[in-house]
Amino acid sequence: MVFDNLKDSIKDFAGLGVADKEAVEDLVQDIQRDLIQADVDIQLVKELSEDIKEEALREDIPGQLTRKEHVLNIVYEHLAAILGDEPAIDIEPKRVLLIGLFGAGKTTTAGKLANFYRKRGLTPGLIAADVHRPAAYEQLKQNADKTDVPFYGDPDATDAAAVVEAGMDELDTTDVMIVDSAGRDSMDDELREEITAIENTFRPDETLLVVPADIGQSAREQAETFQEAVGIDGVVVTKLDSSAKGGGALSSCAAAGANIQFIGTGEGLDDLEIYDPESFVEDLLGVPDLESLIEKAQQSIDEETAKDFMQGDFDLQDFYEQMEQMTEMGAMDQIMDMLPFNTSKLPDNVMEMQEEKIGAYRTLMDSMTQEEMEDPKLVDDSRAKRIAQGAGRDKQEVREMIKQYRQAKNMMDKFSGGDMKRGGMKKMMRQFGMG
Ligand SMILES: Nc1nc2c(ncn2[C@@H]2O[C@H](COP(=O)(O)OP(=O)(O)OP(=O)(O)O)[C@@H](O)[C@H]2O)c(=O)[nH]1
Ligand SMILES: [Mg+2]
Repeated sequence: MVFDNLKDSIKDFAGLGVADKEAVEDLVQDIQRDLIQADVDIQLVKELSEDIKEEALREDIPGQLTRKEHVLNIVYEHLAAILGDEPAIDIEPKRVLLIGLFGAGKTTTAGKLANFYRKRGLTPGLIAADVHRPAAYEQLKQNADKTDVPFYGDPDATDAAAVVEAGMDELDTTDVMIVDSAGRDSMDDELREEITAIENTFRPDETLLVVPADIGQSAREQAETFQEAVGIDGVVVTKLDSSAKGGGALSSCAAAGANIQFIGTGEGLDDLEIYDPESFVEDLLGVPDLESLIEKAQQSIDEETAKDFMQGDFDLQDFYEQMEQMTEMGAMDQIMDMLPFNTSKLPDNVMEMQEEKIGAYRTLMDSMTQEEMEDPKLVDDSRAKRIAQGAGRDKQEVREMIKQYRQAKNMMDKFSGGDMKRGGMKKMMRQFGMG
């Protein structure tokens, strides 16, 4: 099982009476060893353990936390950070194409996904487009029967795209169509051509690459190869239950910016989870009251930033306007031209990203009270939840918005203090998701 050793190390640490310097250093050493065993990139492990050590040993522990809680919290946050972001899974009609190499778990995942969407009130259908492996048809059909969803396949077919075309006709009353495709040893011309032909017929909303956890860090290379050859919208990492190398698979996909949507945690149809790094780490660390621990930490962070807010009058409305100004035609380009570093490294869609973000923030602000807009420190956890619910968005986004606002405010203070150096601008770009 992925991260088993890490789990033990954390448990040992959590069971200690006091967490002194030596205990923290031991823990960091254990984490280092455990992550490397889980096939996490060595450079990443090095950075992570240095960060953890530095923050864990600092003198001023926030708020009401004990040092032990503080250390666990830091470990939790850093691990979650290297494991990537929680994806947005839309529970709505769509076409999903599963691709991947031999034995990755495509056919199993097809059944699991059908089961997943069926349980959420949609009508999935499965199409068997693996025309190369003789047993593939029967295997998918069995999955369809088990989860009681419509199925289309033709055991004698030789043309995958033709099967898909017939399947789309046959299953046109379903609303989530899932196509299982054939695997190969590696991405080659034939596989690329076959996937492309299926895509041209099927026009998937999501092409998901299925990778098994046991390939560890090479998941990254595989994701990049498929991305280049046929384009992918997301990744499903399977077999996390049976591999110790899953840490490498997850962190390397996350590092490559691949959107990990689901994880497979067993052979059964129910063994599929939406990928959520935070709860993944929570389960992993096995600390029962982690939730309250985090809330406690968050509260104390809020108390710290409350002091900042009281000093100026740069409120959320100002923040919003500042962001909006930055995206106005030309303004961004001008800023880019002034930057002292190579802007060609920035993603092409910076403007779009920024606009999307502003849209999301506007929606969130619409469900905030005037009082909260003027005084964002009021936004504690329960208010954040209310705002997110009102806006139909994620609580995490509220936190992100407040955090960015806070950073912008600090930056404003720096601006006005005339303390704008190269590093400052770079940092600001990064904060706005542009670096
Ligand atoms: N433990 C575990 N086994 C899995 C998981 N997902 C798939 N498997 C197993 O892995 C093996 C291969 O899975 P398939 O779904 O047939 O893989 P595939 O990608 O369709 O394989 P090909 O069609 O041959 O390329 C099967 O024995 C599955 O039961 C998982 O999340 N956990
Ligand atoms: Mg298969």
